[in-house]
Amino acid sequence: MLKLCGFAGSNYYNKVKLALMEKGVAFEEELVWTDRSPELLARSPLGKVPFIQTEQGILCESQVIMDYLESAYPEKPLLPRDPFAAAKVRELITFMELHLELVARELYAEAFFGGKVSDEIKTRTQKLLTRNAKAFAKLAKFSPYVAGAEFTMADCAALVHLPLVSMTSKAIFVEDVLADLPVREYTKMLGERATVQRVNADRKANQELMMKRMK
Ligand SMILES: N[C@@H](CCC(=O)N[C@@H](CS)C(=O)NCC(=O)O)C(=O)O
Repeated sequence: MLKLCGFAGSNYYNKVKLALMEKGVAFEEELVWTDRSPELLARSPLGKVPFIQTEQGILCESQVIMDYLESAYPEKPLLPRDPFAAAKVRELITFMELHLELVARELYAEAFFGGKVSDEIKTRTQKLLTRNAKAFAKLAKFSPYVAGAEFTMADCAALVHLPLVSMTSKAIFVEDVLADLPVREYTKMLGERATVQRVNADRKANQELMMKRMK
C-alpha cells in the first residue's frame, strides 16, 4: 500500500494527505521527523517531508506527488479535464507556494519558534507579501472554492498555505496581508469536510507531540 511519510504538523504533508483522502486512495502513514540522518537522507535527498513510498520507489516534493497521484489514480480527479482550466488550478498552487508561503517562511523563526528575524527581512517581506497578496487576489476565485465551483488540488494547497500566511503576518506585522480575502470563511467552509476535519485533528495531535519533543 502507498505510504505517506512525514509528520502531520507539516503543511506540505497535509496538502498531500488531503488529496489522498479526497481521491479515496488507500494509504498508510509513517511518522518521519525531519533531520539530517543518513537514514532519512537515503529516502529524501534534502531530508524534507513529505515523501511517498510506492511499489516503484520513493517520490519527494509535494506537488510532484500530487501530479503523480492525479495520473496514477484518475478515478476521482482533483484537476479539471480541460487543459487550460487545469493549468489555472496549477497556477494558483504555484503562486501560493512561491509568492506567499515561501516569502512568509522567512518569518516563521520569530512567528512560531521563539527566534528573531532582522528588521531588514521584516521590511522586505512585508513589502513583498503585500504586493503578492494583491496579485493573488486577482487569480483566486473563492466561489466557493479557490479555483471556482469545484473542489480541486488548489484547495488542498490553499487550506495549508493561506491560514499560515495570515497567522504569520498577524504575528509579525499585526496586520494580516490577506485581510482583503475571505480566508476565514473559506477555511470554515472547507472545515465542514470530513477529510479536512481529520487533517486538522491529526495536525493538532502531532503539534502537541512536537512540543513535547522540543522540551
Ligand atoms: N518543496 C517541498 C517543501 C517541503 C518542506 O519544506 N517540508 C518541510 C516541513 S513542512 C521540511 O521538511 N522541513 C525540514 C527541512 O527543510 O529540513 C515540498 O513541496 O514537498
